[in-house]
Amino acid sequence: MTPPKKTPTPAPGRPGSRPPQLEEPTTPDGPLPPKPDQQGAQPRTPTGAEPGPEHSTNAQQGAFLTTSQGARLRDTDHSLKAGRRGPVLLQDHHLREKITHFDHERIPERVVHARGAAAHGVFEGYGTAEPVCRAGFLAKGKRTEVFTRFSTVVGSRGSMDTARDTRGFATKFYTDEGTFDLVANNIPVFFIQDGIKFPDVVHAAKPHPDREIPQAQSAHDTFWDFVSLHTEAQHHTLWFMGDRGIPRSYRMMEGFGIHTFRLANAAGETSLVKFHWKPQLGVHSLTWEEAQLLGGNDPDFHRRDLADAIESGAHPSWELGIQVFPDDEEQSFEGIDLLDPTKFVPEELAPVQPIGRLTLDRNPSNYFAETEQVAFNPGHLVPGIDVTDDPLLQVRLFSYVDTQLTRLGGPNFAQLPINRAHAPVNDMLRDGYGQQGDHAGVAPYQPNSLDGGCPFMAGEMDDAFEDLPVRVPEGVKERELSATFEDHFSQTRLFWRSMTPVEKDHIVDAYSFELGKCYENTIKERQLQSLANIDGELCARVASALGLPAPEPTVPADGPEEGPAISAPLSQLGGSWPVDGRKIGIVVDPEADNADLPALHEAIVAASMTPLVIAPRGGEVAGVAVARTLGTAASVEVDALLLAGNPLLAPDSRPSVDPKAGAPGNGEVEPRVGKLIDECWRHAKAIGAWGPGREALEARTAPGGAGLVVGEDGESVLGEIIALLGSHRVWERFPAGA
Ligand code: HDD
Repeated sequence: MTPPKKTPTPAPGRPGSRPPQLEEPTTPDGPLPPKPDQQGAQPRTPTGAEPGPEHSTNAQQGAFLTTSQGARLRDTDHSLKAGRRGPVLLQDHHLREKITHFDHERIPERVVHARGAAAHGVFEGYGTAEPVCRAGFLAKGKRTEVFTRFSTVVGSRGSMDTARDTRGFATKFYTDEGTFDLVANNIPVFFIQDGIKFPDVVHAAKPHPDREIPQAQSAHDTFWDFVSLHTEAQHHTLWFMGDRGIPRSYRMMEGFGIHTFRLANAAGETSLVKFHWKPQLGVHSLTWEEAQLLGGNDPDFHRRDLADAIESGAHPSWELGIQVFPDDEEQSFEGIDLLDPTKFVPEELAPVQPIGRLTLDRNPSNYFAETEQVAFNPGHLVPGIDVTDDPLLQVRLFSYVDTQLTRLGGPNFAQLPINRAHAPVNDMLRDGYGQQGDHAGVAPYQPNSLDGGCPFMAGEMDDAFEDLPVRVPEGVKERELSATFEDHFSQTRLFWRSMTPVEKDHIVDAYSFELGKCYENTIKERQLQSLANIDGELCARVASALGLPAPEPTVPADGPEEGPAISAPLSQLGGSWPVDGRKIGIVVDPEADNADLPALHEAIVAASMTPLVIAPRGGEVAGVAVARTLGTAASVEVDALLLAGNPLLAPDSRPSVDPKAGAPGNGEVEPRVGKLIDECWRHAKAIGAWGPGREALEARTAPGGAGLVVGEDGESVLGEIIALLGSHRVWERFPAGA
């Protein structure tokens, strides 16, 4: 028998053959050094900022593409075939490994809070918490690394950022005494009082199960069916029908731990507290029209805003504060049951006392590894911080570990780099899917003698976590809530009454929109009954918009028995705030004299804001890069608009842009510039103009209108614009004013 002939190997470099051999830069014996980009030496971010230093040491080592076993590869573009035109061979390990891994790249999204954005940062304690809390990370000057993830609740992972919804605000403090998670929201009260109802409220808010619509919306029948049947949800719902349901930015939201927590000081004395995050930039929102336009224009608006601000050096910051209450048997304060998560304590009754500052200063370098895989849990506590018997919190303590088992594929999710404690871990947990530890010793049990008794139990002086010896109330086992949880309306009314006229208008519009999208009249009527129980005016205005009669209230229209009739901190209006990270659009005419543009650009950057130069075409104007063309610019992207020129005021001499945009005659405002001005006017944004820009402004707005600044040049106009931006919007421009 003659052996089969070998197929001749194609010569390297021949057309149609394997790609030419890679040139070996070195012939290292040991492991290759990290690539330059892994050392953070090469700019990889969109604006050229350096990437973070946290690249995992076991990812992307060496200069060559390898299999997951480290064998170097010469080709990843062609599968191994029996002849060039023949079938693909099953023995192609690289092909199977590449495809198999790809097939399994997606993991289940979070069942709620699926859409989010996160950042690294640092928390610095003020030391002011010492009288009530012994946690080491709150000590004066102590700096602790943190990771904060913001989120919407209802929408799935690819949904828009600007949906009307509650926002999550979860922070992982990697403290020396173990990890502490503060898993908070931007609204201080919750939908339900008992965690057993969480699947109900979430099923009602998620898209309808038959058609899976609408996505990331509460404006549908099942949601309002649940809320109208379940009056404890009315308080939370009113908050997010208000402007807090559509924040301007994650950087401009408050955060609330919602539940009451129990703190212990070094002497073992306990206090009850509520946690608050107060943003340095103030609390600000979008208008409903902006939120809707952004949904199409930039569904990643909040994600982009956070990342851009951090990358530009405008690091957002929040003060952590506590309201402190005595830890007595009643666990209530001024008539407010502290275990009821649908109630808050007005700041007039218990001031928020600052205990530290959070600053977010570094973007994640890999979304999946960090933002997607981070696993929070309100049960992650440190010595000095403990839970209370709030029935919502008690159920959360079970749910957060349980959900990660499916989402992150097993019990070893705490070993993922983003979830690893920065304190030493010696936990005797072993094996399981995805185990990364190579544990030494033979005795992962206690007590043992074979591993010398290791690991040891902490002694009294070793700063261990302590379950505080709290008295458990006596009673019988029953499926009931305390009678003090029954009032669902008086604090809801307090919130409504604390709103300014313009905020009330927004709330009425929100209810009118959301209920107007429902099909079932019985649901609208039932919800109107709850609105009547909150406030007659609110009910009458929404009923009128829906074309339905306003029912009479069935409960007395009293405010809370104790405490203020109006709580000023609930309104977002008033005050002047830093403008860091705000975006300023500058419409320029490339044909005009733009000699001042570079200085204006610099002045905006110097004020910690981002200038976006808008021109008919891309490229540069006076040496400054055009950030948006008239085709890509959107008013909703900017906080204020400057009109340095009107690009097509004299169209005959201009290059043609989009013929669909129409051809304005001399003196007419270019339609897309006109749209920018109209929308900024309608959304009560400050608008400044000089030179030919003044003509465009005057043609589209009421002369002398509030928040319109005209001047001789850009720099003089900018100063006034910054002052106006400090109050976020030109509130007088809304019909109801402030
Ligand atoms: Fe929750 C995620 C906040 C009640 C069950 N929750 C989650 C996140 C935040 C909150 C911010 C996202 C964390 C992240 O970024 O990964 N949740 C809250 C607040 C609540 C609350 C402030 C009330 C005060 N949650 C709550 C209840 C239950 C859950 C009552 C269940 C009974 N929450 C979950 C969850 C999630 C979650 C299913 C989904 C993904 C995850 O945990 O890790 O376990």
